[in-house]
Amino acid sequence: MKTPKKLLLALALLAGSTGVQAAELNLFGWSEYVPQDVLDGFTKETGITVNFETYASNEEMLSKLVAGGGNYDLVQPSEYAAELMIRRNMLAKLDKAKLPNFKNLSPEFLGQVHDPKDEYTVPYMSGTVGIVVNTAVVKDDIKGYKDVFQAKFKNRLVVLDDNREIVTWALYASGLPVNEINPTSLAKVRPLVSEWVKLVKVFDSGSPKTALLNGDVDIGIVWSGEAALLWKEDQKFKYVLPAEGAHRFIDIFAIPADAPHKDAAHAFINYILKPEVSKIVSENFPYTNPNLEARKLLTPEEQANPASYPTGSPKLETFRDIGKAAAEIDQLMTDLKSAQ
Ligand code: SPD
Repeated sequence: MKTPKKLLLALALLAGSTGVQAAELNLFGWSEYVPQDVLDGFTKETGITVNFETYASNEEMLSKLVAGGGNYDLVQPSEYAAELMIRRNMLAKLDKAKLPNFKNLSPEFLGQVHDPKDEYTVPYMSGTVGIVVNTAVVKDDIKGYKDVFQAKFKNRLVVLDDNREIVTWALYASGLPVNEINPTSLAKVRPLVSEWVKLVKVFDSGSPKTALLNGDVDIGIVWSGEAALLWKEDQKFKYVLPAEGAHRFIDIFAIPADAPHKDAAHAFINYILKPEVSKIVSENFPYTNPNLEARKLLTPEEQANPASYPTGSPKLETFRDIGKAAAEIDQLMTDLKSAQ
């Protein structure tokens, strides 16, 4: 249906009155991460239409951005992809005066190595990559990666379809550093990864919980938010942070340097930093919310979800930009998957 001219004019005027340049925002974000209610709420409050496109890995997002033509105003890289984007001058500096709700963020997620002065990035959600076990079926005490990738679990596993994550698990299991990756360390883990991929039934980064819920598989290595949804559904789905170490990611909002609607992008970031809006994100996608004011609005059950807010002192590391080793990881995984 065509939008009446008068309505378009009214929306443009409304946008002008809030200091926003255009009644449009092109958001490129992770799938299963930004609730439709939040997008609708933003449009209702500002008159800005959100065009939402999704991706399932940082590498997919980066290649689309580098190829150009996307006209994106806002992206959601993880910490290591943001580090790369800042290094390559792909991001615009933020105008903090337009982000008064930035104050709601916990200092724990600020001043990180990818953006030490918080000039380019705003934390959205954080989380971990860990193991989910359907304890109604699997009685073994699963503690780490090597417990998961056993011959007896062949065709009973779902894992993220994410090359860097998978190679990281093998690096951890081999006692090798996960942020200093080179041809030697990749050659060392190659045989292990080769064995592991043969055992996997489903590779899925978008909704790995589905295979577990359906009973198609019994164990998964998934994003913590997916594990938290499983636990909420049925506490037989136990979340385990691998003893060898695990990735703690920080997914952020950032504005591409050539974004056509930078004011709209700032308005969206500030909107999502409102506690009552950020709470909606947590309800739908229960990752670790870095917004302390929003966390106060969560129910005790939500705050006690062990996948969202793990306790104890697990070994967790954020990822760094690893330069050309990223392409070497992709090549390794392509070789091993096609040899299956
Ligand atoms: N469906 C949303 C998943 C978000 C995961 N982000 C972390 C990526 C780290 N490689």
